[in-house]
This record gives sequence, structure tokens and C-alpha cells, in this order.
Amino acid sequence: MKIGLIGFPLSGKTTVFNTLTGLHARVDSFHASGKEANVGLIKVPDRRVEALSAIYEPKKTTYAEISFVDLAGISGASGSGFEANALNLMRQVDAFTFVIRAFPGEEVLHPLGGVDPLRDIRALEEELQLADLIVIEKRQARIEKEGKRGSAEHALLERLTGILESGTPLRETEFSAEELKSLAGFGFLSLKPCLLLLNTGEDNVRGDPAVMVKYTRAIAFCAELERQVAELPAEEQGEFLQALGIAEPAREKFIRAAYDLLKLISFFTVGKDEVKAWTIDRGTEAVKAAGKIHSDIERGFIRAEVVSYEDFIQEPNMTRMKELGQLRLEGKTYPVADGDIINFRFNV
Ligand SMILES: Nc1nc2c(ncn2[C@@H]2O[C@H](COP(=O)(O)OP(=O)(O)OP(=O)(O)O)[C@@H](O)[C@H]2O)c(=O)[nH]1
Ligand SMILES: [Mg+2]
Repeated sequence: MKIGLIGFPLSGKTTVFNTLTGLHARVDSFHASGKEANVGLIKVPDRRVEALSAIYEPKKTTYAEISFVDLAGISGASGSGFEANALNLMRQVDAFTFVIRAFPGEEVLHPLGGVDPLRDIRALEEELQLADLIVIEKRQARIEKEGKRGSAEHALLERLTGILESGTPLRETEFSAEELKSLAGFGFLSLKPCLLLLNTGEDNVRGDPAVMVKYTRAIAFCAELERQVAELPAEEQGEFLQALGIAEPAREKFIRAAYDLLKLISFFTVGKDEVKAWTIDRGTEAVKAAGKIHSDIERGFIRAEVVSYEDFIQEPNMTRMKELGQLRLEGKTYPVADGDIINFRFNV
């Protein structure tokens, strides 16, 4: 999963990036040039993977991963929006996180003047919608030039124009699977899921719910403070967060929200060689989940042997699971559930 951090200059994108990845990308008062983006990868902590690894003692343990792209801020003040290079990178991510400045203070200047989270959220949404409208306009002109006005694609794009011009991001519209398929190639920005992240000040380190009620799909934390905590030795972090009244560190809060938002689940493959977590969309069929591992396994799919983690952990022994009837044989269309441990049978 690839997540793009976007927001206004100086909203704290790079600080958030450093907090989440544990990296030390440069933070300074000049926003990164359009050519640059910080890229970082994190392992998704999962107690189930730990437990399975302790049972199998494999040569290799592989956690799910999230990669982050920290993009240059939009230059909303000059009205020029996103730079071409940033746009390219933005089209490639699975989801956005809007980093919204909510921390007060004059030392860091907001390019639009005062600190106003709602204004910033609206402005960001508008930028995404505008970028999509430009793409549609270009495509429509081409279709018309080819004399294909009135084609299914032309009609669909016309509908999108209406949606965008009414100020609605495409992600808030229901599309059929077929429509989504024909839209996939465009990389529409306002269609991508988006998580709001309020970067609160040090005086509101828990991300006061009062600020949050207006927003759905939102989380809040103080990036600067959490970054400092994340740099402490692991054994001291818990104590520190507790003293500050922070129940869950920023990274865990973020990962949970991202999985929720993107409707992602994990399944596991286990063995002496490797215990591995795989991230898939909720509702993915067994045969497609197999394809995640290797296209050969998808092609030659025979069946999936499935046991749920919660059952397995009671008595971690596959033979025993079979005796108890907990090990199920599932076909191609079985919708994989979160926590399934799967062994795919295939033939190529
Ligand atoms: N007080 C306070 N300052 C913060 C917080 N987060 C970021 N800052 C400061 O705000 C400034 C900008 O932070 P960055 O992380 O560089 O912001 P950015 O969005 O990456 O900025 P550009 O890349 O220049 O667009 C830095 O001086 C940070 O130290 C915060 O939670 N509290
Ligand atoms: Mg930055």
C-alpha cells in the first residue's frame, strides 16, 4: 500500500513522514522543490505475525508494509496548485493523507495567513477536483476530435464533470465495477480514498475530539511531539506517552485508520521457510489472494486450505486443526477473511 502525504507548505508533512517512518528527512522552512519527494517504508506491526513466527521459527518473517511518499506542498497562495512532478507521483498512490495544520504559532507562517483547518481541507479538495477536471477536459477534447461524442466513455466523463463542478470529490460517488474499471487508467485524484490528519499543537497532544467532530475519516496527533517520542529508546516510549495521556502512538493510530479507510485485511502464509502477512482488499476471493503471492498459483488454483488465526492459536498444530474440523477446504470464490492462515493447492 502506498500513501501520499499532501497538504499546504509547512503543514508538517515531513514531520509526519518522519514520525511514521522513523526516518530523518530534512525539515526546514523551505518546502521541497517539485522534483523531490521523500519515500519511506514501514512494517505493519502485527501481534499475529509475531505469534506465528514464534510457533514456526521460520528462516524469515515478513510483515505487511506501507510506503509513504512525502510530497511538496501545494502553492495555494499563488494559485498554481500542484507541480507537474508532484501530480505524477500523486497519481501513483493508493490513498492520500491530507496533513492539515492545526498547530498554532507565529514562528511557522501559514501561506494562507491564519491557521484554519476547514479552509485548508476545502482548498485541498478543490485542488484535487480541479486537477481531475483538467484531465477530463483534455480527454473529452480528444474524444470529440475523433468524432466519438456520445460514446459511453464520453457520457461517463460528462457525468464526472457534473459531479466535480458541483464541488463533490469523485470518491463520494457510487460507481459500478465496470465504470471503475474504465476510470482506472485516469488516476483521478479525487477518487482516491483520503484520510485527514490534523497536526495538532503541543497543547492538544491527544487530538481533542472537539476539534474532530466535524471530520469523518480523521485522526489527529501532534506530529512534532510524537516524532520526539518515537526517537526515544523503545522501552521509554510507553511511559512517556502515558504521562502525556496519549493512549496509542501516532504510528499505530495511523495504521489502524489506514486499514479501516482502505478496507484492507491481512491473511497469512506459514511454514519453516517463511511466515508472511499479505495485505488484500476486504472481500477478495481466494483465487485472487493466491495471485497476490504468484500468478502461477492463481492460474493453477485447485483449492485453499484455510484455518483462522483465532482457532489456530488455541492449538497451534495443523494436524490437530484437521482433526477438529477447523481446517477448511475452500474454493476459488471463497472471500478471504482477516486473519486467515492459508495454504494454496495449485497445479501448473
Ligand atoms: N509547534 C509545532 N511545530 C510543528 C509541528 N509539526 C511541524 N512543525 C514545524 O513546522 C515547520 C514545517 O514542518 P515540515 O514538517 O517541514 O512541514 P512540511 O509540510 O513538510 O513543509 P514543506 O515541505 O516545506 O511544505 C517545521 O519548522 C516544523 O518543526 C507541530 O506539531 N507543532
Ligand atoms: Mg516537507
